[in-house]
Amino acid sequence: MTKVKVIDLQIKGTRIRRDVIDLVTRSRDGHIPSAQSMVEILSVLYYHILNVDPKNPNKPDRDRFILSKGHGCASLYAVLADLGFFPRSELEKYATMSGILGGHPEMQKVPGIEVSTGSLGHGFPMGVGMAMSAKLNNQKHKVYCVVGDGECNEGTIWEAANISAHFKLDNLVVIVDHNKQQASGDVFEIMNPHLLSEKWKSFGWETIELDGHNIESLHKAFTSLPFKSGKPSAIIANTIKGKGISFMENERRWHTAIPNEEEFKLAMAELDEQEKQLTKIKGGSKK
Ligand SMILES: Cc1ncc(C[n+]2csc(CCOP(=O)(O)OP(=O)(O)O)c2C)c(N)n1
Repeated sequence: MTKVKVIDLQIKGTRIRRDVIDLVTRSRDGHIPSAQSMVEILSVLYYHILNVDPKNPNKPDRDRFILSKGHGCASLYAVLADLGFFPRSELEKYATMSGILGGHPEMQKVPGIEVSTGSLGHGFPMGVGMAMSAKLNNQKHKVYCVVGDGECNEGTIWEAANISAHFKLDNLVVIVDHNKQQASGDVFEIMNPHLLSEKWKSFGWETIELDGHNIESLHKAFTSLPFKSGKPSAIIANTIKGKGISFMENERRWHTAIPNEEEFKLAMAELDEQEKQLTKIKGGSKK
């Protein structure tokens, strides 16, 4: 991936993060830090990897993307709107009765949403079913699924992980958004998931661990799929909950908190500044 493409995606990331702050603050509904921790994961996938068509969101050979940690959907909405799955004006109607975008994603209402999620531990098992169906029907698309590290406390995740390896679903990819936090605090204190990479490996998955904010690492991983023929692929993406807004990063209270006017302005100003710096760097970059 060229340096300019990386910076372009980083610039997009600041815009996605601004949309997240804007949506949630205006509607007073949503989970800002959960959405911010996976911005790079979503943007590398949607802008460079996934075979999807906003004009034809149900085309049969499309890759399937499932946000199993559905509460983080604000950043996914920002990406889908930017790509044209629905008009940007829908973002303004987020979490209102007149719009299609709710606090959790609904497949019946939102073009580009494959599975309605929000009840943790359910999106990923549905992805396993989709991957199995693709295998049985000799279809070539992949199924990508983002799960939370707190979500990995759900028993359904491990039942589904086990099934995937047994049936050799090498068309299935799980990305664990390992931001080390869940709703009420530190994942290691609340219900220690232990070493997630070892755990996925022991369930028969070919597993790698990377920095989930590093665009080049993500791109390299997504272009090396499957990591091993005949095995499902797991990416443990180390991320920061609330990434990009200094006073929200790793701060437990922000899981469901809504910024006041001053906090809103501060967050937007930080993101504006990040975009300004990146644009300057891009100006000095040749390729
Ligand atoms: C089955 C279920 N139980 C509880 C909740 C409430 N809940 C919403 S977000 C959340 C924390 C999820 O943590 P994690 O998966 O680590 O995602 P993060 O927000 O940290 O990215 C919980 C418990 C839920 N949505 N579904």
